[in-house]
Amino acid sequence: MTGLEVPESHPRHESLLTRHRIEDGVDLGITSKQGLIAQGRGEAFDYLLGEETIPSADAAERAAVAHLLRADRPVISVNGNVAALAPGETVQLAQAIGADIEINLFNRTNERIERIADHLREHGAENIKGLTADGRIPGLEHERAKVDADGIGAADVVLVPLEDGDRAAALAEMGKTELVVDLNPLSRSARTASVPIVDNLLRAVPNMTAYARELAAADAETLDSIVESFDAEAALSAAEERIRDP
Ligand code: PTJ
Repeated sequence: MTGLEVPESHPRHESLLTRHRIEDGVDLGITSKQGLIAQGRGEAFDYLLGEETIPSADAAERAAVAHLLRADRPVISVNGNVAALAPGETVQLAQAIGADIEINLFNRTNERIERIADHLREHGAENIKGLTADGRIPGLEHERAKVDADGIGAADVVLVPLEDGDRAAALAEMGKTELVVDLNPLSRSARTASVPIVDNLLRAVPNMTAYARELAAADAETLDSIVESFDAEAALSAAEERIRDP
């Protein structure tokens, strides 16, 4: 048994644990109520994908890491769901890549930003961005557009797990290389991404950290060839195929 009273033998152990994390996130004022709905949506797709990292998602995770490692200014965007689900895992990925973490919220309030920042600090984060909010993403209404000018504003590569479609499109419009983690292969975020990672954030982030460690000493040529051989369209089709024909 875990502290959450979910027997590890339960066939849906992972899924139930995830729900508890999101519920706790709401109780702590980290996750929005809409985050619960987003989680439910993600869970449905995860169930259809077999709750495993399919080979095309694994390849996408490797390609995303290659993008992040060759970036000049890589940033990992964190929202209320990411902070509740994988705070320590996200900090580890940022450290393995040498990326900044920026809190960037759909339903932005100063109180939530502060709570998420504290939560991330408790999990080892330093120099969290997103609190200054002195930059703007063009084409979005006020609150959702707020970014740090020297964070996402200046980033060349941004990892945006669980992003809403509008902002994902607006970031891509700014010319940034966008890496999206989203269990829905049909979502606009996944479809606008340079690298769509159709996998559960909980599996994707640790797998990316493992790739970051493996590729840490790789030369530019190796990273370029990983990036160039990745086919976003094929990855989306493979995920759809898995859902239709498990
Ligand atoms: O904390 P905030 O204010 O920034 O709000 C965050 C949410 C997630 C509520 C906001 O961005 C939102 O409403 O997002 P959407 O439009 O519901 O999109 C969330 C997407 O993430 C959906 O396509 C889900 O399928 C997907 N998703 C949900 N949980 C996971 C996931 N993808 C990967 N891993 C998950 N655990």
